[in-house]
Amino acid sequence: MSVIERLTALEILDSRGRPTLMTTCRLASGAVASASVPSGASTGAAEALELRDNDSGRHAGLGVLRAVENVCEAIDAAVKGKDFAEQADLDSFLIDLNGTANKSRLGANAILSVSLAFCRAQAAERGAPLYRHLAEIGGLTPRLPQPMINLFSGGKHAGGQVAIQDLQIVAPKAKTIRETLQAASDVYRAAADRMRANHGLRLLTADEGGLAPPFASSRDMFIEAMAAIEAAGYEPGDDVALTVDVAASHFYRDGRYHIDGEALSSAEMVGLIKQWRDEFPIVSVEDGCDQDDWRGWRELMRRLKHSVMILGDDLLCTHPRRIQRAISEGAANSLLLKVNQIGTLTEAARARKLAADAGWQAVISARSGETEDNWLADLATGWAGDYIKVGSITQSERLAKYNRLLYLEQYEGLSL
Ligand code: 2PG
Ligand code: MG
Repeated sequence: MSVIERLTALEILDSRGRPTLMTTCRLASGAVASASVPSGASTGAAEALELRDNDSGRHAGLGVLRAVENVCEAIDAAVKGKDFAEQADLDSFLIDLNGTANKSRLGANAILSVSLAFCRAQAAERGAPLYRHLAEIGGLTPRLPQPMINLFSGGKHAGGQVAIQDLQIVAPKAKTIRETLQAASDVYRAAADRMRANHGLRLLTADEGGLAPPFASSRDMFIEAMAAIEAAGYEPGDDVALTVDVAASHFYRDGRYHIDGEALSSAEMVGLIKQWRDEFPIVSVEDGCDQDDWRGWRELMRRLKHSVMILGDDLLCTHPRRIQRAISEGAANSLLLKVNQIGTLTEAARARKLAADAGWQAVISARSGETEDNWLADLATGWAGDYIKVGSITQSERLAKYNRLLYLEQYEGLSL
């Protein structure tokens, strides 16, 4: 039994300097824990609503004082003194209390902060490490996820100098998190050196810590990644492979994909991705088509599903109904899971389960606006993510998660 004694919340700042929430949950047993929520930039249209104040006098309207107030008043008053045996009991209570489909009344940021803080407090009450408690909630066997590490950014994460949003690296042969991070750090350093030599640029980084040189084209981004992998002494494809978050919804206008100075049809966009795949060692393509271009997604699957992960982010928005549709239409074969897209841990667990039951792979993902909180590492481990996507090998809001994975590897006897 876990009786909530008190909820409090605080407006804090995220890695982009924008307000977000940190909520603290105190249980009657004395267990107490806090959790902070992240925030995206390239958001999907079907995401749950992040409540902002829209008061232009503070933080350009991005303040979250209304969400803070909702936690401290409406939610606290409703849950105070109640016993929630399991996470699902609290989350369904919060969903009913909010009463709208996209959590617009109390705010998905407010609701998720309570869901997460309670989860941590309950883990503490039971004396379980967070990842193990999450594994129980998800009904999965914990294992460490492979990091998918950001090398270059464009699109909404870097001012749009190139249409593709993120290019990441994975280390398929690495046997440990430690080895993976070593490889990523070597490649990142090599890429930074090349950037300095070729563009005379200092290490100016994008939202997730990736490098963002002025690439002449999308293809150049891949070529530069290959050069950095080789310069660092690794074999492209074998030691270090590529994954890409095309984030195509964000350059899709009037039925066309606006990329590299062209306006491509859906079939041409799929053809371009196929060309990249034929030329470079790409193992995963995220959001290769627009979030509502279901026909494009089916075509992407038809042409590429045997060789790469067709990963849905904006397409699926961690929403069980959209995931179900993608499974039945054959529109994707992997889930990008972000809990703040849906707003409670229990609904995200349902999404994770749907993906697992369909034989899909799962990538547990951070947002471009993050905090120093590290719960995502426990989530990705407890929910047996095939991959974790956190951003680059720099910036402490990213490293908080990688360093927690190193801790779990060292002290909890977990492996990849
Ligand atoms: C994405 C995420 C993380 P954002 O598109 O996958 O990289 O970005 O949080 O801006 O939606
Ligand atoms: Mg994405």
